[in-house]
Amino acid sequence: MKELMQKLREASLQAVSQAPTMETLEDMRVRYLGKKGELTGILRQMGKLSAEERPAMGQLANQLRADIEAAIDARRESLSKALLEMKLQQETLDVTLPGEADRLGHKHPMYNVLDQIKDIFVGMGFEILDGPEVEKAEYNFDKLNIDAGHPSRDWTDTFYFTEDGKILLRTQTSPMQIHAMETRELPIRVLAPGRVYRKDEVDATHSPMFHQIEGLVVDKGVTMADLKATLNLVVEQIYGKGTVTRFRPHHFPFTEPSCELDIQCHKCGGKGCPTCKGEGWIEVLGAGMVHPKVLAGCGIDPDVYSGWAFGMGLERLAMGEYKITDLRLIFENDERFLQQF
Ligand code: 2NM
Repeated sequence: MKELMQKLREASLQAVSQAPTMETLEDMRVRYLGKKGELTGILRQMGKLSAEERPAMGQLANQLRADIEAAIDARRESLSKALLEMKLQQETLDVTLPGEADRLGHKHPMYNVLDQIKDIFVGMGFEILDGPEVEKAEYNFDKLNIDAGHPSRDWTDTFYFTEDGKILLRTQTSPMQIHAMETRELPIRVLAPGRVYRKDEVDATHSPMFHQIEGLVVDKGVTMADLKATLNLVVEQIYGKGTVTRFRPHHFPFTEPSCELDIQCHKCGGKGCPTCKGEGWIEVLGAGMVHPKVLAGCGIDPDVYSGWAFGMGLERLAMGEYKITDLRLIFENDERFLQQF
């Protein structure tokens, strides 16, 4: 028996000291010291011993158990140390390395210009309107006094959804003004910015989708003087105090009289330069007094009320402000372009 215990001592201490993992160490504990383990197997044979031999053998067995347990504890400790060491190695963080900065996007340059315009008009008491891009031809054309034969209604100019030509992508933001006149209480002061669609081939100055801003005022006693005074104030806030303007007669079906507003070139002072293409003047917007037929069509009595309206292209304004020479750059969203603003 003594020899068996000596063999077990040598084999177990050797194995435990080399256990590769926590799991194998636990297996060894069960194998050597468990209820059905090797030490228990040896102790079963105590019965064969004489009464004198038993205490010494018992003491030897207890000592062996204690030694194996101590060896297992020691190995467990060294394994967990090694494990921790390995983790520390793997999870090292070099705080001196340069960080990865978050790359934040920012507002598109064209929307900077839009927000500037919105601020100017909100400051004058206008409300900003939002509306559908899919419209009835009735609101995009008919109620704006654009009759059936008008070239802008052609299938080669407008995106229609239905064969009957009744549903389309709006070609201007004016249908929102019609909705406003039909549904709002008077007086009305609204600004309607948004996307509009026309069947144009893409080039440096055309896109089938672009942005418009339109404004509308309807009240008693509104005249062309209000139109001119308000738009002159707006122009001064965009282009600077003292900017010279001129109003040229023009024609729109939805306004009478109609005009176009030019500013004197702020680069050359009107002499003619590349910015104004030698003209001395830069076209800014179209405007006019809302046609009596349009007012009446919205249920507003043109003998009591009058109104003025304007419309301008947002892209062209942004291109002028930021010296952008190709419209396509505004829509391509190339980061090398956008990050310049
Ligand atoms: C323009 C030029 C002139 C305009 C007119 C209306 C409405 F609905 F009141 F009749 N909305 N927008 C208008 C007037 C638009 O764009 C160049």
